Amino acid sequence: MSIEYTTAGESHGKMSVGILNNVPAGLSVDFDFVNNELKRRMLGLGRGARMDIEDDTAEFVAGVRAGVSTGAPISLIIQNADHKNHVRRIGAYATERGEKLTAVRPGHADLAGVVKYGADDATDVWERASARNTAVTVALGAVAKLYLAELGITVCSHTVRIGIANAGSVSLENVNERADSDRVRCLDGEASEKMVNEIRLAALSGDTLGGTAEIIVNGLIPGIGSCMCAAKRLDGLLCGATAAVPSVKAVEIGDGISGSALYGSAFHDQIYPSGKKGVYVRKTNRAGGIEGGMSNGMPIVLHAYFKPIPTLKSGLDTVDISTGKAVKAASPRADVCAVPAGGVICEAAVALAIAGAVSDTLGGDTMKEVVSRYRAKAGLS
Ligand code: EPS
Repeated sequence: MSIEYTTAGESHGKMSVGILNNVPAGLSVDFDFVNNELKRRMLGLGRGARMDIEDDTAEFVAGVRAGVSTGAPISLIIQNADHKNHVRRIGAYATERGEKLTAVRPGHADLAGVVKYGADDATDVWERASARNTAVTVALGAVAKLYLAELGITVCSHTVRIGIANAGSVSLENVNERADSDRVRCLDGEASEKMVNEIRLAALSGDTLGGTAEIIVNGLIPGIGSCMCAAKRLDGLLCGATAAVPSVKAVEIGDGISGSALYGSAFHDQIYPSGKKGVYVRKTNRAGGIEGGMSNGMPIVLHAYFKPIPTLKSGLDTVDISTGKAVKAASPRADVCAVPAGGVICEAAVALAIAGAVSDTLGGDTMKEVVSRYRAKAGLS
């Protein structure tokens, strides 16, 4: 049974809910760590006014006793502070439907959603498709990170591009600590200034911006994932998990995109003896730590490419589904740029996917079993 999760919640509903299944008993759940991860998701220049309203905090309601997992499904809730402003409009006990959202936003879930659910109003679709729900992903991802930390596996991220401002090559020491102290989570000071400028310019013209975040997993031993079964390939699982983060439109593993133009002799990470029996080394990591659908012992490196936020103050051309007439799209409150938060959300999605793949390989009812099996697989015991 592998670690897996589900979420529920509307953006302005009472609360967001998450359930994480198959976490072994005996995992210490550090509530401060989980809540700090939630704070990290709210940071970054370019976030909308909603971030001033919320103070995201996870309340664990099942599966954890005295700060330790019991083996039961872990359930947590995050209250939506903004719900108090929408009580009459959203939720099972709402007394009115509120204004219909019919000027469907290109790039958002609105039009495909109303067609799918036979609605004449995009509100229900918008409420559920909102990136608000990523708060739950981050809280559950924090628990997955704690599980991985017991095995010496860490996940971090940083911003490498916003709009046309690109980071140069940077040191990858203490990535999260350094990135979190920057307004756009960029490790290159000069590029960070340019990114800040890009966001300010976009905001001034009522526009939005996307960009790229790099996500890195350190400490994963070789052999997690599968070369035998397509559904268990680690590359597929990680690309799927990352692309499912709202706004992500492309995912690159290692140097997968630029490498597709190279000769094999220039791309592949050649293998050399280390001098120690059974231990081999590589001088490069263009494969991004994955070969044949399995981890190969090198850091896992992914790039998540975020489209610009689809809700623009200036409004995009669209059709009002109630009249069929050409109008400007609805422009409710939204972020100008969510790439800094997007990196944090991708960390969570990746942590959940790696925890899923590790637990699929190792099983284990208790953390003690998981740790000893992981060490044995790594050849450490
Ligand atoms: C978000 C909450 C949302 C948006 C944003 C992210 O809240 P509201 O709709 O009340 O402003 O600010 O979501 C989007 C930009 C989007 O397109 O869904 C959050 O908590 O991260």
